[in-house]
Parts: sequence; C-alpha cells; structure tokens
Amino acid sequence: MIAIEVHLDGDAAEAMARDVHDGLRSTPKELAPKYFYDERGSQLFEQITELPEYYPTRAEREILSQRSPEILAVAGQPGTLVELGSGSAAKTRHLLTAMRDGGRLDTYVPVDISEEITHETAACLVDEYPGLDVRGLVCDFEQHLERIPDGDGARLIAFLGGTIGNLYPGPRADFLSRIGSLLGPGDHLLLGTDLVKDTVRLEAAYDDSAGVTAEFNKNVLQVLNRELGADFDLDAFEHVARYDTAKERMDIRLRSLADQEVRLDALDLEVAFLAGEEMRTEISTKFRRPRLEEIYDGAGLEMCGWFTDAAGDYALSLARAA
Ligand code: AVJ
Repeated sequence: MIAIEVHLDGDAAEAMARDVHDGLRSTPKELAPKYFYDERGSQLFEQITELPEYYPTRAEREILSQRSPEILAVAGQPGTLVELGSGSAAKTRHLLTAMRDGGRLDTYVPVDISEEITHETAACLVDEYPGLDVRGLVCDFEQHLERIPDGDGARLIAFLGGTIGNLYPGPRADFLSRIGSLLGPGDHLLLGTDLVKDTVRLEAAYDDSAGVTAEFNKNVLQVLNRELGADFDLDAFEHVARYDTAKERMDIRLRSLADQEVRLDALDLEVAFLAGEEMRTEISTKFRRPRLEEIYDGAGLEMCGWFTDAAGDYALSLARAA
C-alpha cells in the first residue's frame, strides 16, 4: 500500500529570497548548499558520485551492501525504515532486502523534498517488495521532522550520504537532538558520515580533474539567475575547495575573478564583489569516531554501532536515545 502526505508550505520561493538576501549581505558572503539541487544540480551531483576522486558514495554503498544484516541485528531487527532525503532510494535497497530476508519488513517511510521522486520510488518499491507499506512524506525534513509517523514496532531512521556534514555545529546539534526526541525505546538512528583523512585526497574529492564539482558549485549561480532574476556571470567566478584542518571540514567557495556588480531583480538588490573575494557555498565536515560520540552525547544520543568500509574512509553509525 502507498500513502504519501505532502507538507510543502507554499512560501519556499519567499524563504529562498530571504535566505539569499541575508547571505549576500553578510560578510563574508554565503549561500546555503540546499540551493545546489535544482534538476541540473541533482544531475551533476549524480555525476560527482561516479567520479574516481569522490569516494564517499562508493564507500557507503560498500558498507550497506556487505553489512546491512549486521547493522539491522545491532538495531534490533526493526520492521520500519524511515529515510531522510530518500531520493531514488538507490542504497536503501540493501537495507530493505536485509530486513525482508531477516524476517521483518513492514513499512518504508521515504522523506524527501521532491514529490515526483517520492511517488516514483514508492511505486518501484511496492513492486520489488510485495506487501511493503510505503508511507511517504514530502517535506523539508529539517522543518517537518516531527511529522514522521510513529509506526508499530522498532524503527530505523536513516540519514545517509554524509549530508549531516553540511550543517554547522549549532544546527547540527539541534537537528540531532530533534531526531533524538523522535526515537522511542527500540528505535535507532543510522547516520552516514565521511571521515577525516589526508588533505590531498579530500581536496581532490571536491576539486576533481574533470571539473564536475566546479560546475556543480557554479550551478548555484544559475539557480539564482533563474529563481531570483539575477545576472551572475558564471565565467566570472572560480571554484575553490580547501580543507580546513583545524575545523576538520571542507570549505567550498566561489571566488570572484574581477571587481563586479551583480543585480538580483527579485530582491531589488545589487551586490558588489571584489576581485579575489570568496563566497562560501558549502561546508562538508569530516568526522572521527570519538568526536562523533561526543556530538551524539551532546544531543541526548548514544552511539551503539560503528561500521566502516574496508579502507576506513567512511562510517555508518547507529545511535539510540541515551
Ligand atoms: C551530498 C552533502 C554529502 O558534502 O560530499 C559533493 C555534496 N559537494 N561534492 C558532500 C558535495 C561537493 C556532498 N553531500
């Protein structure tokens, strides 16, 4: 059975306008990474996941394909899988299959911002897993976490892909605390995190030789051109990806190649960029196990499982309410 609820409050455009306005008027300038993902941006991200330099997607797939039964055993054989940012649920199938073969698969709850993808994914999955209940939620999960259904029996809430790394420490702690308050006894969080490693590999993963990540980064300017009537010249900016060893995070920016003025009609705003000025478009935090344990602790969670790929590049961890 398929049931999909949509909770999109119509003012997404307004929220974006406010957000971009604030980001362009602050010093240094900054844009939120969620604006990368229009249709083109999502395609470019798909391409990134196949680049030789970009290991996280392959590493996560390796863990899920080899260790899902083990993960589910530590999580107490949940019958419900909730997935935040489910998309096409490509990697999720390893978990669903292990749930089915382990004897319990009742409900899949995909939570995603795209209604179209959620419908498609739901239809595919009920075919592939006969008897599966799909109770989808179309919403911005950072805003509407509390709408996730209870379900009967233990739930596993999966947040894969390493997207938690995009959040600054404050919002990250808030987000994890909110997940913590959703977890009843027997429920678990499964979180994907990229791990600290040498700078050369990290910087290559975010500045690939084919230039796909550079195009992905600049595409956000195209999004603003379309959505906010802006006139960014994409050739007047270059992609910058640096590892901040103190903060243990990738710092991804667009650097203005000239003194220039950009107009955003929808905001009735002109912004000046100096030659060499950098605008942050994303952080991508890298984790170590002890640090992540502290982060869980600070959010009322307790780590109870740690699974890495063979190379130790990436981790899936399990946590429960402390
Ligand atoms: C989808 C947020 C996990 O941080 O590695 C990839 C996004 N940005 N290359 C990441 C991204 C540039 C990616 N996440």
